[in-house]
Amino acid sequence: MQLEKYKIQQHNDDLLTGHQRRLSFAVSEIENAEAIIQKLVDFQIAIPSWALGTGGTRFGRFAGGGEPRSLEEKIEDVGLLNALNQASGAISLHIPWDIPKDAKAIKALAAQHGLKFDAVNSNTFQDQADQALSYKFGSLQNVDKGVRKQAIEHNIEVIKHGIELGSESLTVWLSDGSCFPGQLNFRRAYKNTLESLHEIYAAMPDNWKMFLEYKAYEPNFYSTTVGDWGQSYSYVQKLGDRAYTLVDLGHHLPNANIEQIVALLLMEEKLGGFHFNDSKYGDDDLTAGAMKPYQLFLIFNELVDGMDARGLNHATDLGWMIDASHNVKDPLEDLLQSVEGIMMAYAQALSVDRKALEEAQAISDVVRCQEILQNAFRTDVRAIVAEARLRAGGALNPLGLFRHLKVRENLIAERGLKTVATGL
Ligand code: LRH
Ligand code: MN
Repeated sequence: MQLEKYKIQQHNDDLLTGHQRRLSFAVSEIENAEAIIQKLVDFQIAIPSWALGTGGTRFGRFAGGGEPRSLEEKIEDVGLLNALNQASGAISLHIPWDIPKDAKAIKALAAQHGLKFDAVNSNTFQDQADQALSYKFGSLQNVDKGVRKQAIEHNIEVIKHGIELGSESLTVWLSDGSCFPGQLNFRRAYKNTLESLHEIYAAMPDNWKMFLEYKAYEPNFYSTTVGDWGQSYSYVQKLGDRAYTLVDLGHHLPNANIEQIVALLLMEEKLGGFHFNDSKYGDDDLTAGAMKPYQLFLIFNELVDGMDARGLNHATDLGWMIDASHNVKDPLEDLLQSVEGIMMAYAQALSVDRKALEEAQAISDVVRCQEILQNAFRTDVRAIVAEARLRAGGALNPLGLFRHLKVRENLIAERGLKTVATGL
């Protein structure tokens, strides 16, 4: 479904007066509002190709209808999101769920929708129908050299697809691990995995990055071979300058201090990027900012501080991606909410009075430190985020316009009720 520009213009015209009133108040409250708006305009978050349909659990899946039936329709849906919020200018593919049959045509279609290809993701956590050897007992860690070889070749295949599409990074998430004590020799599993990752790293073009994603548990429930930030860090340290750790917010044990992990990885120049989502218990893959918006703000607070300390370009030097699964929400509405939640946390972090915070930290004025941070978190930046969208040609209220235009109803009319998108 194509979204005509005039419909966005009409929508914005109707909302302009209220927006300008809220914006002038926000600008009067936030010192560097203009600089923040510019940073927001430049900030793009990649949409996962595997999260454009309804997700589910082992207990069930409740399809919503109008889901994309092909990679082409997935690109159209991300194009629509980007037309609405001008902050979703990239798509992250998962192979083999989204193998581009004609890479040239797919690249042209994406460009037509103003989209780039962010990191490509390999998949050695499922057995494909035409696969010779099973990943039941792991892929790169597997005691069987033949299985490791098969998994390495798959990752090299994924890199080839990425090169054709103009992607410049590979995300490797390994479900590898064990479910019972004694099942695995941890040291051998680590060595097999490192040896295999070296072969994949060597196959990457010189301008590519490898993102090694860690996860505490699931689908293995006793050990995971890349189980936390420390393990991922130890691998990427050994692999080379273009290997980095990827932080999926849902991949931590309860109460982990993710903002501290982010601060240290950034300081160590080994933070590659993010899979944004939110969770209350495990890897729930819920809407970013829906459960713990303060944590998301604290993570962006460390990001802004750490990126500025190294003179990094906020928009381009790290990988900004969403990784979510939609069990009860409309997938596109959920993604619009996630992007909004991320942009707000970023804007609030940009409004932190860093000089005052450093002065308060220098004298251990703990109360003042909290006041400075929470003042930023309690600052209403919605008008600032909306203004960035407006300047970029997006809708002042993306979700409102999505519903007003009955996008889901149109997609169901076009694609049917029973269509199922590949992915989670
Ligand atoms: C694993 C994960 C990983 C993806 C998958 C879809 O939990 O976060 O990033 O490959 O979800
Ligand atoms: Mn992830």
